Amino acid sequence: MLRRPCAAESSGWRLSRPGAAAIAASRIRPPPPATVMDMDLAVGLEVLAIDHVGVAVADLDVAISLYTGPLGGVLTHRESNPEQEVDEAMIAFGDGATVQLIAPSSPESTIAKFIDRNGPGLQQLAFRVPDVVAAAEILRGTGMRLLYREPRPGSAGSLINFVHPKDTGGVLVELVQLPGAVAGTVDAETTPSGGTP
Ligand code: V0V
Repeated sequence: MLRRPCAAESSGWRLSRPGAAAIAASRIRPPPPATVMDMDLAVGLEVLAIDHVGVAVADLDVAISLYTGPLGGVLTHRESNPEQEVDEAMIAFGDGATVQLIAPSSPESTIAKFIDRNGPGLQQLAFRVPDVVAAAEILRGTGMRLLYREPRPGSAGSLINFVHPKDTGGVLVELVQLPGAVAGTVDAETTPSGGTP
């Protein structure tokens, strides 16, 4: 299949660096791609790391015992996130690779729905980015659907957003900006009473 000229090429932009991509993304609004092969592959994220892999679990304490016992991990963080309606725990392994265990804290939680539909298991892949707003803007520029207009509170003071799994080959991709990465605030619309896009 022939690759169509990307919007960046036709507009004369050169996107060799992520910084340039972030700037250019704010000016480029191509129509939504029909398939991933049609996306503007010249515009890409600056990914610092795979921040974590998320696993949906029915019982957080049972899962922590499994991951810190026979599976050899170390519990590094645990908290409740009422907006996401989850209780979560971070489990670190050898070189710092991290698994996030995510349990529903209400029957309406997206995690409860996921478990009802699929059973427990891999639920998300989280990319750490320097600036979640800029990263979301880059992906929107390729036609991907971000789940939130503005980032929302994530684990340990992070800011997060998600790409719809139907736009990323069936994987729920999370964007994570660690606290202090750039000056960022949580939009008023991201409070539990706020709406989605
Ligand atoms: C749903 N689908 C998935 C999926 N969840 N595919 C891959 N991975 C997943 N995790 C599929 C589902 O099977 C459908 O496919 C299709 O997407 C649309 O389903 P839907 O019924 O329209 O949508 P829902 O209600 O299942 O919602 C899916 C989304 C929802 C992704 C919109 O889960 C969501 O808002 N997720 C973002 C928030 C989240 O996951 N929070 C919990 C983690 P078919 O049947 O049409 O083919 S909180 C967290 O990570 C924190 C705090 C942190 O990291 O710090």
